[in-house]
Amino acid sequence: MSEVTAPDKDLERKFQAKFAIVRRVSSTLVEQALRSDESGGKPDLALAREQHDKYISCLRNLNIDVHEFDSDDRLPDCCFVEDVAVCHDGIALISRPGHPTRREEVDVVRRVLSFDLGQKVVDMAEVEGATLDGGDVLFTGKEFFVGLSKRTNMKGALFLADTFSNYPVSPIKLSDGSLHLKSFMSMAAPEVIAVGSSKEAQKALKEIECKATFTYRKITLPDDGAANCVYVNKTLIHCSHEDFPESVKKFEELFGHTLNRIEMPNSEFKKVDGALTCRSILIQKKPKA
Ligand code: CIR
Repeated sequence: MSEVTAPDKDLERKFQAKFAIVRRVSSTLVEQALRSDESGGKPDLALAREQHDKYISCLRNLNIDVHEFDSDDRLPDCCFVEDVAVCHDGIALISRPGHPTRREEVDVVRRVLSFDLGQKVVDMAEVEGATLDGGDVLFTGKEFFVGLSKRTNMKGALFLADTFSNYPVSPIKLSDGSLHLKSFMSMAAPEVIAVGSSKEAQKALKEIECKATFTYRKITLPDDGAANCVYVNKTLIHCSHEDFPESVKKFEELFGHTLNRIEMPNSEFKKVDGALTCRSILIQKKPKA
């Protein structure tokens, strides 16, 4: 990968957030949150809450006005708010999450996006059979890639393309074992895609490279889980040493002190397939009245 140079201001703006939506961790997360397997053991609820508090404080320290909502024990996965809305340029697409147990999560988020944050809300519920999880949506600031997965179907991807019609949108077929596109890739900085080393991650990256309208640099990490990071307000929030030591070394090598970086623990959420991006919805600003 070549040297990382400063992106233009318009692009950097796409990665700025004034507001965020987060939701507290349900006590039912431990037993009832969806998970692809039990290999990581059960999350420790107290530690998960501590890790989420740290994440929320980090967003606040980056001058983001965080709207924090109570958990709902009927919705064990409700802290993974990313999956229920995609927000860019003053438009909030409210999704229909792919898994039926997650559908009710949209209600609280729709309300705050529309009434408190003045976003133009577009609701996927209007399209019969369309499903989409925000975890499948990779926005590069210039275009979208949408993972077609067990949770997101072509109707969902087409609805997103209609909603954000100013941008190119490319569907990316995921391998059967993958949960979301962003389970193994995300933006580490403007024009820089972080990607894991697994066969699934590399296959998706190849398809992205074939379909992309713009070019990107990439940083390949030893761990898929580490390739989910949050770049916001000129800061990269990435995995911790404890979770993925080898991948942290890579971030250090590449960015050193040229970029503000914050390590964020995610061990308890990882046990139920949660990553860093999924714990917030970031919103650029309120549109002008
Ligand atoms: C689920 O399977 O739906 C949750 N247990 C985890 C969702 C993680 N979402 C995300 O990374 N965007």
